Amino acid sequence: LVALKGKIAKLAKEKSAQKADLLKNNADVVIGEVSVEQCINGGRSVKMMVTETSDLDANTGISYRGKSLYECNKELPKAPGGEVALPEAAFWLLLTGEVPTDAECRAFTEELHRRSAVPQSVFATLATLPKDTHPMTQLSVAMLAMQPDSKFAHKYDQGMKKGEYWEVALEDALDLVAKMPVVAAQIYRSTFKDGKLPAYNAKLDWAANYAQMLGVNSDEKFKEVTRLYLMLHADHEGGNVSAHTAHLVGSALSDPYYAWAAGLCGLAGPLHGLANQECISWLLEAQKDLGGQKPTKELLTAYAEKMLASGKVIPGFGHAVLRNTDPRYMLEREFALKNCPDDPLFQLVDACYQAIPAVLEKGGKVKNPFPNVDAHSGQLMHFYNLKEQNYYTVVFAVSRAMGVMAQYVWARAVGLPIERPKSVPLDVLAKLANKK
Ligand code: AMX
Repeated sequence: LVALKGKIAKLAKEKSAQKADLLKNNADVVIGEVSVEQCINGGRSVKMMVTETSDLDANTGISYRGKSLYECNKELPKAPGGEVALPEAAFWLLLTGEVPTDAECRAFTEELHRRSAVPQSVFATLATLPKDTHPMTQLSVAMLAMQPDSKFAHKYDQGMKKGEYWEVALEDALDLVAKMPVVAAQIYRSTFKDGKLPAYNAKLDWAANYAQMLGVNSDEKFKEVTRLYLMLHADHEGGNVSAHTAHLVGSALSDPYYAWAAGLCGLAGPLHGLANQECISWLLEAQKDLGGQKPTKELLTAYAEKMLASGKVIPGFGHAVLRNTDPRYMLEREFALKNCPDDPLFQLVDACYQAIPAVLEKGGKVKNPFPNVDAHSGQLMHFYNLKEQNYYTVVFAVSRAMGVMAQYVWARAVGLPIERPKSVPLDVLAKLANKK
């Protein structure tokens, strides 16, 4: 922990100096314009916030601290015998800007295990909810139930200095990430199984322990695919709905638990974290419609053309920012080709991969005809027996907690202020537009 704090402190000093310099010498430089369309349509592409941890490139996808996901998967430490990067190593990278050594990563995993105990009051709160409460609602409630233990909130009440914010925020960030798998696994066990949570195993890494607590598959490959999924989904810039929500709430100095509880409510939306669930439903439906025929490029081309002609959207294809196949998709595909090439659902995913981009391209209006990660993730979860679709966003949330918490720490480390963009009524916008 001392090493982690030292690294963040060092980088924070550099970044704070850079921020001060920009504000002193370049504060008036205009870096872009906002069109009427952008003002109405969600501020798409308007550069108006700072996020240190990751950056999304339309062609190469997300990079964590400048490293592409392929580089992350190659360079970050692995579990003994494992081939994919450990997600907590990605968390370290997001926090510090550095790839951890194996020893640093091991110590970090142990640090998370030490912080993993969830107060009984949190489980008691969850137990009061109706059993059919959506798992994402349960998760957000659990974050709020943990909020009374926020070190940031306590210290703030005692009159903490601004310079101390990030260090105390880091304490909460580590606690929160450490507890996420326990809470998430308990939600799974209570909602879909007998309510009994398999014993916590601190000998395993953070992701493998989460996988074993879900109790759906004891295959080592399920642990491996959980590591991969959690590493790939850890961060996605600051402007997406859940990260932006958490950032906005955090900018009011609401503590990390409040911020992530709010972010989770955004992640639960069908246009954001719920897309994964919609993709697997679509795949299963398509499988049914094919009625036992082996999925081929030709069959899927005809199937997709019919869907498009009826005005429907094909889930898992296209992206608001990406203009290429999502690297997260490609890394999941590599895993599937190696570990479950004969799975009928993978063969369907594969046929979609071969067929759908050409169909969408021919349609002529989609800006990116290629698959995004959600077109694949569900198949992998399904293959390893995690079949409850309305739980899938919770797995996403366990991963994304790392990026959002790293962003929270960094927002405090560089002293970002409360966020307050200007909004205008349409009448005012019309007047502004007519003046031009
Ligand atoms: N199937 C059919 N039509 C599609 C399409 C798809 N997969 N993707 C885009 N289009 C259509 C749009 O609906 C739009 O039509 P319109 O002009 O009639 O309104 C047109 O193509 C242009 O859209 P775009 O600029 O290419 O995409 P966008 O930025 O507006 O939307 C997205 C991006 C992801 C919402 C869209 O591609 C989509 O709905 N995809 C399917 C759902 C999906 O996979 N969601 C997960 C996204 C990944 C994530 O963030 N988790």
